[in-house]
Amino acid sequence: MSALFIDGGWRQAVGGAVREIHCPADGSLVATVPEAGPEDAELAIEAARRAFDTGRWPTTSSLERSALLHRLADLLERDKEEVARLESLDTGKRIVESRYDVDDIVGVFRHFAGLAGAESGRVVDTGRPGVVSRVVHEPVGVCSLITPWNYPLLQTAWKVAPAIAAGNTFVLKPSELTPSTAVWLMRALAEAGLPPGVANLVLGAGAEVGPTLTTHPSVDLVSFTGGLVTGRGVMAAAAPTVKKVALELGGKNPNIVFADADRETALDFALTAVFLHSGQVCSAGARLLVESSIHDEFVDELVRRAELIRIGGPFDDKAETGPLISAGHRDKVEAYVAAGIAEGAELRTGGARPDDPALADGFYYLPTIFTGCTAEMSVVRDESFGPVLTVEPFDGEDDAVAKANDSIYGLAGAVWTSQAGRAERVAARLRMGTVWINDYHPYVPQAEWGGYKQSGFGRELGLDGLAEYRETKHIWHNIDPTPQRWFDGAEGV
Ligand code: TXE
Repeated sequence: MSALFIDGGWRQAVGGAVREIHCPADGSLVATVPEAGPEDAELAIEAARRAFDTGRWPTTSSLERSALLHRLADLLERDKEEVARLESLDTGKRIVESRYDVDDIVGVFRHFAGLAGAESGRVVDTGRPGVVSRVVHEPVGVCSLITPWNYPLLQTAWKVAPAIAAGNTFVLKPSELTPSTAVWLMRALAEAGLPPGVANLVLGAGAEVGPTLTTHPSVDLVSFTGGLVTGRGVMAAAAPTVKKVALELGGKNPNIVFADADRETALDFALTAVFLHSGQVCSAGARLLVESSIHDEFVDELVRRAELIRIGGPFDDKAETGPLISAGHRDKVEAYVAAGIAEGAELRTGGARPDDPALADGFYYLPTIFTGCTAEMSVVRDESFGPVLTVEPFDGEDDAVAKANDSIYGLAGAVWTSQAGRAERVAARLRMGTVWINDYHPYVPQAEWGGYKQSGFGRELGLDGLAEYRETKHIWHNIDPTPQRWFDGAEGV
């Protein structure tokens, strides 16, 4: 059985509780893991606090941190197949996608290794000969890192790598549904030489351990990726102790197709945008906006292709998409689809579980497309996080931009057109952290990732990726202090 990792040692939960992890593709038992409670979270936070206040990690050189992240990347390359397998068993996602995820994670570790290695402050020219004034960066302190289940190790890497690069200590809490690769990560960090107490792992339900991780006075920063409602609660919980907070809360991302777009490519990507990983992607293009003049024929072809998508388990070579993460999540997607029908959206395909008996033990759901949608419908406004696409027509650039921006979210979006000028105009007006032009989904660790509006705040990745994880201090050193004699009447003058 796996274990919690606290202060450099493996241990069971104080209360002795355990949780079974089942593969969403067929319900098979994957692992039994300890289920932490508040006392475990507290022990982990105390260990991280000690490691920060009295350990050597926060003052290690940037080169040492960089070297450690490179060693971690090497270990991940060595264990690629094992990690991909664990990720697929926990999430049900296709093994090929898990392998891509591992490659991405290696890139994330190496990116932050580079940033750490290039770390430096700056000297400020004060114009005063007797003064050395410099700006230096220091770690924030103890970080609570809370991650979701859709890209478990990738989302974790986006937080753990900068936390390490900047010299912080942390408590990681992965989703209770997908703990396995976080356990691998702790083993690898120890093997890479991270001192005890710097990295701590607490497995358990958010409602149980989340409040301790987000309110404890010894925690300085909370970085959270998950749902909007939970994220609002995290922000409120962190407010009384004024913790630094970074949030990534998903989106309802518009995918805008103009009539002059390359039709074949736009169709192909419209499917990938929403149905990749069964829509369980924060940047999923779940809201398709199609220019009126091509709307009907575009949608007909989209529906035809959606019905050809092959569904199956993680190790089924022919499968193109897999199950939803849990029975509870599928219930949520089903309720969302029912609301769409009740609101008058036209269900063009899907809206049901597959009838293949071979899939009966998994949490599968058919690719689903709604047309006749309007901006007021909850199916258009709210994130389903499932394989559900809504389609709306638009007329011209202004209408496309107005509809796309009419959302409380602002994570990502795409525009498809063969006119470069139009593409740039629309991209500039979209209120989103990432805009793709004639593409969907790619990201590189060198570019920032983050949300506008209620999709969250704080940048992940990119050249600013360390910003959330460090404090910036100005040190003014008067190297030749002499009396200033401002007050001529002072004693002794
Ligand atoms: O997420 P939660 P859930 C969206 C998506 C999905 C919805 C709910 O729309 O349908 O969120 O999914 C931990 N204090 N996204 O319920 O609850 C939890 O244990 C502290 C978008 O699975 O947000 C897990 O580790 N932590 C998203 C993490 O929060 C708490 C990815 C995320 O779980 C907590 C996943 C608490 N009180 C879902 N309660 C994205 N942005 O990509 C729970 N958690």
